[in-house]
Amino acid sequence: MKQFDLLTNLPGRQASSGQSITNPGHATRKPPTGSSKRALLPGIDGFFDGTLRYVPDFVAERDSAKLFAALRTSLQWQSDTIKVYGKWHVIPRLQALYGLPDAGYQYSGKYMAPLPLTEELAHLSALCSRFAGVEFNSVLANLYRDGQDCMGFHSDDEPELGHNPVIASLTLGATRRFDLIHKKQAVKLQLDLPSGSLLVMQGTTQQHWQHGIARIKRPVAERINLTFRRIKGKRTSVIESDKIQK
Ligand SMILES: O=C(O)CCC(=O)C(=O)O
Ligand SMILES: [Mn+2]
Repeated sequence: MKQFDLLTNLPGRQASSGQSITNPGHATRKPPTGSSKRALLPGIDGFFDGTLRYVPDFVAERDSAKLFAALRTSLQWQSDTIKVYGKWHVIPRLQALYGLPDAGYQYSGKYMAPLPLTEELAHLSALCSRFAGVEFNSVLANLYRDGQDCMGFHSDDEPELGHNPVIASLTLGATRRFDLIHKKQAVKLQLDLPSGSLLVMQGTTQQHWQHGIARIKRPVAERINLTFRRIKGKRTSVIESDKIQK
């Protein structure tokens, strides 16, 4: 299957404002429903039912290598288990949750208490908040140790994130493919996210799309992904991701 490469399809690198990819309700670009084959989007302008903003070099190359090394050693990475249909599974990646005290997650029945933001995370959170126009109070850090580490398809749509949440996703380290699949139509978008890139999902993206990081066979170096979110209220949210795909 031919894969869509965001980087080669962008008209230019736009570090300051980002490439905005949105086309809400652009019915003519939607592929026919019920198609048995999974179609790829015709082009980045074809994104619909949501908004993506993408900046390939949000963090400059020299800084992203330093940041990767700093976060790799300083964050308190942990291996978590979740219960899926009554059976416990080890999540195929390491994780760490940072943020304000009441911005925690409940993960398959287990509460994940946020650790106080480190200096680097606070700095990155402020940068991402300014770019996205949202005051983020939580960041989930994921460490993909190799190609076997992955994340199942899911939407970041927990009630605590509010209606149409803004999620800022920063990649450091190895490039991995980020898949987006539409919930109702046979449409898939694949983006290769390099080190230093920022992908912001906003608008109705979480209502209509699921995203994930697939396993890959070829050897690949470690990747850190930081997803900045704004948790509203004191309730905790349940991450559903690993219930969907194994
Ligand atoms: O690693 C990624 O790019 C995706 C992470 C993600 O979707 C999440 O933490 O909810
Ligand atoms: Mn997610």
